Amino acid sequence: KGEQAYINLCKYILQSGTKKEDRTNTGTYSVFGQQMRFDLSEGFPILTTKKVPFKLVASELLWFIKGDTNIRYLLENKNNIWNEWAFEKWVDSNEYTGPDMTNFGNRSQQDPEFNKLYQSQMDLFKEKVLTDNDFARKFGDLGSVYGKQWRQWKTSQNETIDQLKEVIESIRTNPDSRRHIVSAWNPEDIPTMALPPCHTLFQFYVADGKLSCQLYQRSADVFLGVPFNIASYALLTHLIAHECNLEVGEFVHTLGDAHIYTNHIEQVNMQLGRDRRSLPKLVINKEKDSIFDFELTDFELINYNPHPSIKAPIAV
Ligand code: UFP
Repeated sequence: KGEQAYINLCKYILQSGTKKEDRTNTGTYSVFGQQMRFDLSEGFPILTTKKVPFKLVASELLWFIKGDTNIRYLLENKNNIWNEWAFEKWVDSNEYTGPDMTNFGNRSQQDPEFNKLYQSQMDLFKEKVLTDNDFARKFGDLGSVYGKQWRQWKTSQNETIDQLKEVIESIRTNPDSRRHIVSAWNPEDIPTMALPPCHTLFQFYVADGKLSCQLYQRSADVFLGVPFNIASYALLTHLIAHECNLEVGEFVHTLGDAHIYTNHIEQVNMQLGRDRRSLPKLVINKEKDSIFDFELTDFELINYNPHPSIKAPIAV
């Protein structure tokens, strides 16, 4: 349970994972179908064996909750995690006239000269998204990503479904329901998405006055992605429990293809050599109750004293 479950999963993948090729040509060790459980009443389940950037987790989650799909909000909060996806659309468009950025993800990791050129183009791009409204509308928007599916799912009748609002309503009015589900997996949209949703579907469960959440994640980069995903869904569960006047129960994290990239092994081993520390506590502003009104300053992690962060290349 808890962080130990994460550590055990890492060990298990390194010992028993199948060597498997993947879309990014990096290579992985992979297992299929694993589950970790985090008791949220024991503390906030952000990893302590390495530092996970909670502020980035929080601003991304608020961005989803707002139903926003434009990276401008993220950039305003110094959150750069979705930049590459928007940048790709920009450099592939016929309005882009700068230096050739084909395959920028891999080239920027392998070629230091190109990396400088890429960084300068990326800085220009970010500046334009932040300052030019028309440009931001056109090239800052990522289309059918999480925020869209959670808050404005398009039906065949051209109506929209606010899944998040509806699930909160159903938790409040019919807590025993077995249908508290939000799906980000919209088969119609998959062919046009740069990155089909990794966190595919989640379900809430109410028992003994406590709210639990289970996430099905189809694909899990266990070193870089999963620590982020755990913190994000733990935070979401806390916020919804707060709004529904429930205590927090468990976060259950179910993984499909759970993999460690071959170029993360050294980093994983370093982390496995560290001792766990006590968990921090999440404090939420009691004066607000709707999750749709929350801002970054309305919650805070206290007593988070992790081991230092560990850098690793991200597979693109
Ligand atoms: N990935 C995560 N968590 C996320 C996210 C991506 O682990 O929240 F957005 C990883 C999983 C996989 C890659 O290594 O990103 C997505 O690639 P694919 O679509 O081929 O599964």
